[in-house]
Formats: sequence, structure tokens, C-alpha cells
Amino acid sequence: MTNNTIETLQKNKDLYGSYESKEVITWCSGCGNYGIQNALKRAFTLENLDQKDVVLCYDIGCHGNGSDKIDAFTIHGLHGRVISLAAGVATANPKLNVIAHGGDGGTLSEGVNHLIHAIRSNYKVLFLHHNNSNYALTTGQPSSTTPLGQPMNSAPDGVYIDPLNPLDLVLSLNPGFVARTFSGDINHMTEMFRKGLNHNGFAFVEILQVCPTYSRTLTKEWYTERVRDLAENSDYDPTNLEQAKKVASEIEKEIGIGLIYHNPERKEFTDLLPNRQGVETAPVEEVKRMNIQNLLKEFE
Ligand SMILES: Cc1ncc(C[n+]2csc(CCOP(=O)(O)OP(=O)(O)O)c2C)c(N)n1
Repeated sequence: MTNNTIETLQKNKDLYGSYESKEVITWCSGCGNYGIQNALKRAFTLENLDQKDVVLCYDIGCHGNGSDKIDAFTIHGLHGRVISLAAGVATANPKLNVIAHGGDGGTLSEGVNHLIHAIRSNYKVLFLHHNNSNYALTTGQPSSTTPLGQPMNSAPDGVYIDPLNPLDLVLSLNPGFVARTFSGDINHMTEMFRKGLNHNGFAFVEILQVCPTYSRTLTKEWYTERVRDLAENSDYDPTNLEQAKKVASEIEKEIGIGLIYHNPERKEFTDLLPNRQGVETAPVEEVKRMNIQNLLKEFE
């Protein structure tokens, strides 16, 4: 057990603990991924999570290139498929802390079906949605969160389709945990990741992520002027779905960040399965005990 606090971590970067990697980082200067990865390492260290109990799943994208920049068990999957990958890990071994990373491209286009069913099924996964409003790794194509009219590399005259608000979609699906945070605020991200790690079910955390190379109007300053921490509003009740929907969709002047919605009553996936009740072992441990020799003989 360690006694780290956010203040000691700020003073001493070594306290990112055993998760700190020596690999060379290749993200652009000013990319939000730096802060996100550091906040995650802080969250693990503050939660005293042992490396052997953590599995990080990464989608394809700039964020996905973080998979070898952290000293942990990581899996780098196919584009848009990270949620199904993480759901498989979490179901096979519910004793693990499973974290999945996905961009707005992979999550809201290629893999939007997985997002919908993961919320429905309520797998125990902390999902970090890296919303940088574009397909960054493939050099700045518009995604479904690129603002209307925004010129992009493959849409030089501006995007002509209305953007999608990820939280409008998520909140329409009876979720258990929804938060929004900002890549320019490491303390806030750390707090949201810690809350998500402690949620028993699918925890959706949208990160408003700065991409100075391709998403040039949504700068750190642009977000800093607009984000407001919901924790400062004593009237805000994160168990109230109607309030949550309002905060999620009203983002013209101010963008509310923090714990937006929490429904602890929703049962986690394994708790919904009648045949798993009272079972102490994880499915992955049971598989190891099976003898398949007789089955294999049938194919000799
Ligand atoms: C099924 C599939 N479609 C497209 C690609 C090409 N591709 C690789 S990365 C990428 C962009 C990723 O954008 P996003 O998911 O938003 O992540 P970011 O790079 O912005 O972090 C695309 C389109 C792919 N690898 N696989």
C-alpha cells in the first residue's frame, strides 16, 4: 500500500509508479494524449492498483499508440473493436480492472454497435473516449464529432453534416456511469478515472481532447474558456437523468465536466447471469481445469 496523494504525485513524477515506461513518445507536441496517459498512471497509483490486476485495451488511432508507452499489460486491437475486446477480457476474468481506449472515429463510426451493446450489457469496463473531433492518425479526416463547417484535410470546404453529441447517445441507453472531462486538466481527469475504476459496470468517460495538429479551432484555450466543473454547482444531482441530459446537450456557451450521471442500481453483466451467481472462480480459471484430450481424440 502507498500513501500517495495528488499533491505528492504532482511534486514527484516518479510516483507514476511502476506504470511509467521508458519508451519514446511519438505524439505531436501539445497532444492531449500526454495528459490523459499521465492522469491514468496517477489514477492507478492513487488507487494502489497492482500491474498484474490491470489490463489496458487500445483501439487503432493516435490514442492507441499509447499502448506501448505505459508499463502494463496492454492489447492493441482492431479499429472500432476495442469495446468487444475489453468486454471479452472483463467477462473471462471479472477480477481484473479492464480499461479500454477509443477515439471518436472508431467508437462513433466503425464500432458504434459495440458501444451501444456494452452499455446495454453493462460489462465492467472503464471506457475512455478520446474525443479529439477527428480521425487523427490518418491525418485529419472529419469524424462524427467534427463541428459543422469546419474545414478538414479531406473536407477543405468545410464539413457539411451535423455533428453527433456522444453523451446524447450514451444517455439515451440507460447507462450506469457517465462522466466528461478535459485533456487540459490532469487533476480533473485523474478524479474521473478513479471514479470510473470504482464503478461496478460500464463506465463511459468522454475526454474532450485537444488535437493541435488537425482540430485547430478546438484549442486548449477554447475549451478552458468553456468548461465548468459540475462539482462547483451544489444543485447538480448526478442521479437525475433529466438534469444529466440537459448538461450533456447544452454545450453552446458552457460545457459541464464532471460526473454527469450515475445509476448504481444497474447490475453488472456477470451479476445478471443466473449460472454465475455464487461462483467464486473466474471463467478463465475454470477453462484451465478442463481436460480436452478425449474431445481431441475424436478428430484423430
Ligand atoms: C476498419 C478500419 N477502418 C479504417 C482504418 C484506418 N484508420 C486507422 S487509424 C484511423 C483513424 C482513427 O481515428 P480515431 O478513432 O478518431 O482515433 P485518433 O487517431 O483520432 O486517436 C483510421 C481511419 C483501419 N485501420 N481499420
